[in-house]
Amino acid sequence: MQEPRPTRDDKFSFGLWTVGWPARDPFGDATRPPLDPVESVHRLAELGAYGVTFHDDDLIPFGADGDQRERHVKRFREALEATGLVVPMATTNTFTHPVFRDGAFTANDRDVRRYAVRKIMRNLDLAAELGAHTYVFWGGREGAETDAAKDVRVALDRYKEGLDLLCQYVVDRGYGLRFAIEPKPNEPRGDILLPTVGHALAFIGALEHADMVGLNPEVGHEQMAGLNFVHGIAQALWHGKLFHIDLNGQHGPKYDQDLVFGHGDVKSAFFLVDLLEHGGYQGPRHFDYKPPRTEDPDDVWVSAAANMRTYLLLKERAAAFRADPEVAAAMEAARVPELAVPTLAEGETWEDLRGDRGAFEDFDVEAAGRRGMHYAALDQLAVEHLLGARS
Ligand SMILES: [Mn+2]
Repeated sequence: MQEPRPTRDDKFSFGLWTVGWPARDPFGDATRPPLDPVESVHRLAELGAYGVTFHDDDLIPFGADGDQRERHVKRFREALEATGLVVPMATTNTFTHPVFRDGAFTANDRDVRRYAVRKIMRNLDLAAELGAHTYVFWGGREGAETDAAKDVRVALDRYKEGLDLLCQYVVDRGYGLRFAIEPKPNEPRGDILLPTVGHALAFIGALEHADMVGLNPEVGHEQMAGLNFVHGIAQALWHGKLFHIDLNGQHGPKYDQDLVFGHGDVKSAFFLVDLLEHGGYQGPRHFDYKPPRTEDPDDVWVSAAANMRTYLLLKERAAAFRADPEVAAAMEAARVPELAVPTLAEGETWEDLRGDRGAFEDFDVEAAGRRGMHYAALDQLAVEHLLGARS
């Protein structure tokens, strides 16, 4: 492979369920055979990934007994040791089995909620044992198709109850895990609770252990809702809540495409990488994508490598964009740095502002209204860097 090549320092990670997806969809059977998690660990390590993540059921088939469970974990652990891959994150499958048809934390049936919490506890034990730092909650079945089905206010009480008690479990067991909520607007439910980054941020503020709960936003999930993913990530960073991230591609509001990273809105991907690389995010670059259903088992690894290579190419382009003196001049012309200057001077009060004739009475509002922002020139520079037309 040509430069750039991924290394462990890039902190690329993949879910077992991504490369392991046999490509069964609502309209068609699987196009690929099941993939052994041990093979996935070895192949990902060879490609330059540093980590692998899993749902409990990706590793240990649902319903496996104690002995089988131990065998699966042992093989997986041996593969990790052989390759040096780490497990930065784990999560629970609370959506595949029919028992979760109406959700887990927010199922109307209380016994289902109690079962779900126990299933999560059991995988939290394994996540901690394998050294994970982050535990993701994607509540794909927490939702409804009809507003008659669920009192959403009460469902949020139950959602909070579930997360509060699991936070307490992690604290009491000394696991050192942090939780990351993954918002999604819809699919598989008609409407999913905590549909966007903003909804989830507000919800986290209401939790007992708000400090240990953050976000795992996914590119395609926000874009399915027509939202600007880069803005969502910037706000998550601003709140100190970007605990983890799911990178993939999506072409606007339609079904969840889970494309290779950058294979959807590539311009948004460029600005996302720019933000992650220059915005202080230190966590894994985790890919939650699906190798297209058209691909054969060999090409699964072509698609896996494409995620990492696209990220690294965008990282190079973003660095070139930031280092270009013409870009700096265009930013200056667009007064981008001026936004960092507080609106009041140091020590100035609203009374001082109210007394400042230059701010209002003598302000030439018509002249200020004629000022252009010169964003078109700046945006074109970004596009030219993205296209590799400037270096
Ligand atoms: Mn995801």
